[in-house]
Amino acid sequence: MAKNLPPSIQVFIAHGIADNIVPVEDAPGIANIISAHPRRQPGTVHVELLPQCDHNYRGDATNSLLESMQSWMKKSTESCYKPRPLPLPVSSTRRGALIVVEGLDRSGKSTQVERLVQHLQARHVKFPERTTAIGSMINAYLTRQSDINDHAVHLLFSANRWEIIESILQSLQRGQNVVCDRYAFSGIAYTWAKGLPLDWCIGSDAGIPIPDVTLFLDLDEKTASARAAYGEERYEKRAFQEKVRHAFYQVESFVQYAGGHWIRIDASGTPDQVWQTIQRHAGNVVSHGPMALYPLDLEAMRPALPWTKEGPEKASL
Ligand code: NYM
Ligand code: MG
Repeated sequence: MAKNLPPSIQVFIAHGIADNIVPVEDAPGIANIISAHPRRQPGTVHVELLPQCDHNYRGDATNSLLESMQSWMKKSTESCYKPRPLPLPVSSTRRGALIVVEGLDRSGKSTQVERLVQHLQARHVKFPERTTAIGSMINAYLTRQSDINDHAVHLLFSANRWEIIESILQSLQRGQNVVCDRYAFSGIAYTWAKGLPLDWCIGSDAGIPIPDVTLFLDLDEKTASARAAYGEERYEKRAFQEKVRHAFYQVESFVQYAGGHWIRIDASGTPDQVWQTIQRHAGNVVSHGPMALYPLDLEAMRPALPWTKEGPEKASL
């Protein structure tokens, strides 16, 4: 009955009757022990946890039991999972920085990316890269010239990154800074907002490098929708963008959990104001010196993933 446990952790709370063996999910979700109330909020404990058990834990005892298990689980998860860095030689030659800019449609991302590319003399990468064979299929989909199944188009976006990632690593290795306009986090947020399972949304990008920094240009969907050319492409609808924004907030938390550096930037100011903030954060990263690049890894993030398996309601696009 153990479901979705981190590798090598098998924890059960049992109360003597085989049917009532209770699986414990991941570490932060440990208080969500499944009993009669599967929708109980994280962090709360149901006092009738094991109703027929004659040595039941109640009140303070329940809390301290859960606290000690939670801390044990967290330690075990940390020690049993240590992602290995990507093999990039960074000691002798200083590698370039991988900087990602993310945001909703019409958040001002492309303007800021162009400025940053110039400022750092960096290589400019845009995802989706619409000029490849895969990219042209994505472009046809986004401009509504073709319909593609949600799962299939997610894999196309992901394949579009995989076909370019090797040359990104080569650029970094040569010491060149790389600035990406969108990355796997868009892939996760947009597809998850459609209602596909989160694990599945992350899985196809597992293995690509976690950027040195992700600058998320945060703008409410109402302001974005008032900007020029809004609505031209698929996905540019307010209700859907709102879901994407909330999906991004959650992506932020589990990317940070896995050691990623993520900065949320208020994008409602003037382009110059936003630029000042971007310049400062990008400058910090570039001057920081080379550090190991780690691969995006589902298991490293799993303890921080939302415990519910349900995605947001399916949006009509
Ligand atoms: N998009 C972008 C995805 O749905 N998944 C992805 O993996 C990526 C990289 O494509 N609405 C969506 C987000 C945008 C659209 O991007 C095109 P842009 O930056 O608006 O050209
Ligand atoms: Mg767009």
